Amino acid sequence: MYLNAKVFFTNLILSLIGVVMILVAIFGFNFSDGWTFLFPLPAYSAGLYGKTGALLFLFGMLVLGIGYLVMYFYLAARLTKEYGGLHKTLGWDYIFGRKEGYGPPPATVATTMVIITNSIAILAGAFVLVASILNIINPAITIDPMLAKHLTYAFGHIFANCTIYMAVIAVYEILSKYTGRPWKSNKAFLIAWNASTIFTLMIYTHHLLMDFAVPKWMLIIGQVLSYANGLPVMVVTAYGALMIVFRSAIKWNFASTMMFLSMLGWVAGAVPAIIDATIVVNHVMHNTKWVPGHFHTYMGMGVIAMIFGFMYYFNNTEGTQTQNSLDKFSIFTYFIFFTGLTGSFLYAGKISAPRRWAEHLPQWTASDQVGALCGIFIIAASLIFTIRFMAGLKAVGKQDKTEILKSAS
Ligand code: HEM
Ligand SMILES: [Cu+2]
Repeated sequence: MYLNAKVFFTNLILSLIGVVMILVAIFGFNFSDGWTFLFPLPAYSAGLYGKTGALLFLFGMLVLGIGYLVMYFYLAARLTKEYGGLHKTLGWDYIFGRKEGYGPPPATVATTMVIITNSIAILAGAFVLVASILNIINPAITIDPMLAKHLTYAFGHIFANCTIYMAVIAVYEILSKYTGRPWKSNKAFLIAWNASTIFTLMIYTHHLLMDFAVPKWMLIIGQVLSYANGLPVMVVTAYGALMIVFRSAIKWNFASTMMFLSMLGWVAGAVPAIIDATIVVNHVMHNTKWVPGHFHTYMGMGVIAMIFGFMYYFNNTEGTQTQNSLDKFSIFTYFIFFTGLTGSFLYAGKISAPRRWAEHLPQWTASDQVGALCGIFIIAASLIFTIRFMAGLKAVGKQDKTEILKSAS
């Protein structure tokens, strides 16, 4: 199944434009709201620092979202054409017993989940962004702040979660390639991804657990389904990764090691997440560094590890990067110090150091310093990954294509 490169370029270009607009808004025009752009905070920022920054930020987010929608709608159309509908690519025929055997390829199932959930998320986010933009241009136009908060966190939660659901496609593809075993979507796999499709849409209220104005039943749904959502896909994926590697003749190189270790990051990230999604715990931990501890584990040791692993895989097959002794060292450095960094965040959360706070009390600064030190090593390892990636790309085109293919096989 060939994909249209133009669509992905559009996504890339719109993403870059969006990110540059956001950075200019923050660093050039002092836009002072967080990612949450909670209504009416962008208008307050516009009042303090001028409309340009606020509008650049809000339009930048909008442009980013449009870039993703273009990609998702294209993929939805392609999948529908190939398979006959998104219910087919979610494997309903197999779940409901209309067909025997294995469902569509895991990459297809995961893509469908992300198309459905993240398109809804982006539309929710776009609604609030447009409302905020209109409000800044004409203050007479407003939106109910509570509704805006729900939509904003639905957007933020789903989008953040989808990063891992998109990246995990690389795990399925690469581990199966290196072990020489197919990664098949059995019934448990399909049910897990279907469950995640629904739960991911419903659990965003775990961001509102301290909000007294949110109906209690919504918060309980947030807690219960957060527990339920943590497990299915993670279990089938982590277990699947162990099974596909077990007694296989896997080639352990940079890509396969990163993919395997990213499972560890994913599983580890779920633990502080689920603890914090508990209403009584969240009342204590919500505004502490426990939260950055949670999401840096997911993002840094899960999503980003998958992306670095994929970059190596790509370069190793399409470019000229090959394994060297520095790789083992940098992977080791990256994971050890990322564990230190997230550990320092979680510890700071335990001793109630607040997040999003300019001043830190003396008793909080020791964990900050440990975190900063770990950060230096993580940056060093990431620089090595990136420089080696760039160097491997540079030779592309200078080398005969058949040579590249030979060295990749
Ligand atoms: C079952 C899965 C998950 C659960 C139960 C969960 C739970 C939570 C909870 C309860 C919070 C809010 C903490 C607070 O503000 O008090 C939170 C925040 C966050 N989570 Fe997760 N999470 C999950 C998956 C993920 C994934 C996969 C990612 C990204 C890869 C992620 C990224 C984030 C981020 C970025 C925040 C901070 C949002 C903010 O700025 O306030 N989460 N998570
Ligand atoms: Cu969330």
